[in-house]
Amino acid sequence: MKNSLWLVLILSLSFCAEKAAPPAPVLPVPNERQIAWQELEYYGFIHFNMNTFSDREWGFGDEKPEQFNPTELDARQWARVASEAGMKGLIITAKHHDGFVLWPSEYTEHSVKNSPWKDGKGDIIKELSEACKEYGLKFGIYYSPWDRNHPDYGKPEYITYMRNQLTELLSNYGDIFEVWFDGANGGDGWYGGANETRKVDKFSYYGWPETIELVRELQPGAMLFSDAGPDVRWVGNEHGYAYETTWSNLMRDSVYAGMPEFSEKWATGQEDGTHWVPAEADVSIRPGWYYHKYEDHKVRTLPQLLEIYYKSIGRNSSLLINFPVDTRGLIHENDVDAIMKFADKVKEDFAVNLASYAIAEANTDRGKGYEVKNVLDEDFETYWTTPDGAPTGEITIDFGAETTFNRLMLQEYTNLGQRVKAFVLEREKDGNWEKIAEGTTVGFKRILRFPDVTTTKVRIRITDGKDIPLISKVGIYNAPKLLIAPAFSRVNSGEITLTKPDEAMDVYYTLDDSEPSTASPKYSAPFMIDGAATLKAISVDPGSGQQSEAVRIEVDVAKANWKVGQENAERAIDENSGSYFTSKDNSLTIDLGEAIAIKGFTYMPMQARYPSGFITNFTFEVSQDGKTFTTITSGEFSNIVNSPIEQSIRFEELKARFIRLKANTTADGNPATFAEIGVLTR
Ligand code: FUL
Repeated sequence: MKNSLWLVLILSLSFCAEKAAPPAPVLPVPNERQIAWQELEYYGFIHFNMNTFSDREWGFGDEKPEQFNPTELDARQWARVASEAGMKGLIITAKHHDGFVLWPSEYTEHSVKNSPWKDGKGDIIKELSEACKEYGLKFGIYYSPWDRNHPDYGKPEYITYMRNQLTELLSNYGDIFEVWFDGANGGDGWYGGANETRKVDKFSYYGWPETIELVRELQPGAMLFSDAGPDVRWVGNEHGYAYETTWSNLMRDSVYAGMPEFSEKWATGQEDGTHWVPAEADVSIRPGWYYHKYEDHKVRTLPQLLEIYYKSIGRNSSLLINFPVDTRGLIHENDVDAIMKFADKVKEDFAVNLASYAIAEANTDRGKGYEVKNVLDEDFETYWTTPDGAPTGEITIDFGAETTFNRLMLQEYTNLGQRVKAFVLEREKDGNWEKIAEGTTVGFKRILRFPDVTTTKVRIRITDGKDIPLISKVGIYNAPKLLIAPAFSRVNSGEITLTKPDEAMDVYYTLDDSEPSTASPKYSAPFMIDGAATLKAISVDPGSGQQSEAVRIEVDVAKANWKVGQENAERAIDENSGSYFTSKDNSLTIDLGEAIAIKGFTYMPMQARYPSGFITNFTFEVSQDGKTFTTITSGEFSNIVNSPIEQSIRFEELKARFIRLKANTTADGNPATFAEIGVLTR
């Protein structure tokens, strides 16, 4: 009897020590390549190529290799900046739409090998791949399938050329972590002098199955990026924002790179998506992808970069931030400054996981190996889950004392599929649970931001999912306040209003581009500026004396006396980029009220969620009498569809009373729309 009791005890102990049965995967699941990649989260883009020297976003393809001549190119600086900013890799534009290549390709003369840089002996792909190795970064390649230079573009011969070049890139420069295929294609180009429009069937022309096979063969570890994957997909916009609900699952067979309805219909991923194709959010640190001197002061601010972080990495997407390397061949000082401030703030926001000092409990768990303590360890591979059945569950975090926080971070163990569809964060108050915040999908990482909450106990309730939840990590943080610069607005009379981020803050400003301080004029009420000026303003916390970064705004002549003839056209000169004018005859004429000296004009395209009528090709005319107009310049607004930012066109100074912007073509063939037109007088 005694002996059998021991036997029972030993048997039951060994039974208890055994790990519970693992949950079944929920398909689709990531493959090994994707699992390794998802850990990277954050990496950099380098846009540096012929456009850097031609000052364009999309070169036509007729540029000359002689134009490519950086004076101080230093790929090690790019890698150093990226690594200091916490990035895990760099992807470079080996070939952009204009066809110029950054390595001495055997297959084209349109290459660095015929440029003055290093007497044609240089190889930027080699320099950057080596610099990445030195700084412990992964190295990736952007390759534009659309080639506005190549005479054979559109014919089968070009596909051989493209594959030959990919073979060079993927064989000679060590490990490649990502190959980035751009879906953009505007049709027209130089094409060896043919100067014509060539339409290709984006679905079939590039022979994707064979091209993908080639990449797999040469670089089995490389993630293949395009709108449609197959390994990682475009997030569908160039703001760097994923969606409140972002699935890594995609109906992959329904999409292809460059398809028109991708952004609206497919970019969020789908709950029932058939393949694992996670999102990558790409965004430039400046308005343009390429370097333009006139954007030196338009580098994204810290609040803007933080917004991008929380809306990409915080929404189940990776983040790819672009540096438009300048004509020296360096990441510009302003960009370095911005990315470092951003990196420091992200570190600061997530410095201490308050949950790691707390006690976690769950309403249930699956058994040994799947207990709730797993959400507080550092190991992604260990997770909390529940017995098979309902797709719900609750985790309570007890801090043991009043604790203040404003961020929640959750990670699903996505290696067995993305599951969570809804969750709520609650705090205990007077014996009741009160909602703090809620979310939909989680995926690899989800971060919620909310105003400061002080409490002793919180609860995370998974309220809906595709199957039982698998939660790998819970993080609770108290991100320090960001001192934000005042917001700015102007009406067309020229009156300027500065809005304090918080009523308790003071605002100081300058009008001569000098740095504002508490010795500068203190803002108390709206004021007039009718000419061109550069305004800089800061917010100051009068209590601590801490001050925000300065916001810098360039304004040009006020539009108080401007007149327009067409109905509703005043919406294009109302200093409100949210309103717009649709022109039936694809043009807009403005009477400036008097002849003024101008050096250029600006065109802000329609900013609505579903815009139409973006001008892609324009003619700009002026007149002294409103009757006879002279053409001053014409050209294209490159990349306006993917990046609908204000376009600035400059020319030799001239005096004019009337200006006219004509749309020769619009992106979608619809009547031209104008959100705002301005002139440049300096
Ligand atoms: C777009 C391109 O057209 C832009 O020039 C840029 O390279 C961006 C990353 O992708 O589609």
